[in-house]
Parts: sequence; C-alpha cells; structure tokens
Amino acid sequence: MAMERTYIMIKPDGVQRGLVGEIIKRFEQRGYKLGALKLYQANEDLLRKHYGDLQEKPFFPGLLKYMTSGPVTCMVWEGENVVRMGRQMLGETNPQASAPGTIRGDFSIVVGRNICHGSDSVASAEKEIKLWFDDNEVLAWKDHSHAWVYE
Ligand code: YYY
Ligand code: MG
Repeated sequence: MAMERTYIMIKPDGVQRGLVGEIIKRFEQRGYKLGALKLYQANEDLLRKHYGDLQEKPFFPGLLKYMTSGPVTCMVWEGENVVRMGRQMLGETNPQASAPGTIRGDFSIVVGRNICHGSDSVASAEKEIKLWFDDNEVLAWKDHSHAWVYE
C-alpha cells in the first residue's frame, strides 16, 4: 500500500469550540505523520475553488458564510491509506449518520456545522494541499515512530 497524503481542515465551529487539539490527537495517536499545520482565515475566492463542485447547491451560500466566519485549521497528514482512513475517522457528511467514535459522530449534530473536512480521494487531496499550502509550508521530516507504526 502506497503512502498517501490527505488534507484535513478543522472548520470554524471546530476551532471556536476548542476541538483543534482533540482532532489533531486522533490523527497523531493513530500513527499518522503531520506534514503541515496552520491557523488560517479563508476567503470566498479560495473556498469557491475548494468547494468548486458544490457551487450550484442550495446550501452553497450558507457554506461560504460558515467557512469564512472565523479561522480554520489546515493540516496535511501522511500515512498508509490515510485518505480513506481519514474519511472513516471523520464519519459521514451528515453527523446524524455518523457512528459514535467518529469525529463528526462525537462532536456534531447538523450537516451545516460538521466540524471537520477531509479529502475524498488521493487526487482531490493533492489538489487541496496545493490550494491551501505553499510548497515550503509542507515539510518532509523523519518520523522516529515510523518503524513502530509500520512493519
Ligand atoms: O466531503 P464532505 O464534507 O463529507 O461532504 P461534501 O458533499 O463534499 O459537502 C461539503 C460540505 O458542504 C459538507 O461537509 C457540509 C456542507 N453540506 C451542507 O451544508 N448541506 C448538505 N446537504 C451537504 C453538504
Ligand atoms: Mg467533500
């Protein structure tokens, strides 16, 4: 299985509710490696690019307002199969369909305040990482736990 990178973003409600540490902890303790991290105020232009496929949806104006209402926390996490596993850790788009134990299932109730974003494919992860980070913000570093997390 190839090593992958995914883009995980804690949305403004997750930041305001003090869930940044909790969400980082879940990825960190599972064994994934942090590649980039920043607190960031997104603008509409960037979000239109990020959510390009949703522009025609009725909820899109509300989504823009929500996502620009305060800072987000942008992260890159690396590891084996991390794109699909990251989505599993998040839960379903609708928190009410999300199992307890998932991030959305543990910390949110409605789809319009679902706490956290995760890339849905390797291709969108690479696109999103480029969109949210400059090249020099994503670091390659030697993780001393690697030999204890992988065979
Ligand atoms: O990838 P994911 O975040 O799980 O769902 P998307 O279908 O990409 O939608 C992005 C974002 O849009 C979702 O996390 C909340 C919001 N949204 C909404 O407010 N109402 C919907 N009916 C569907 C999505
Ligand atoms: Mg999505």
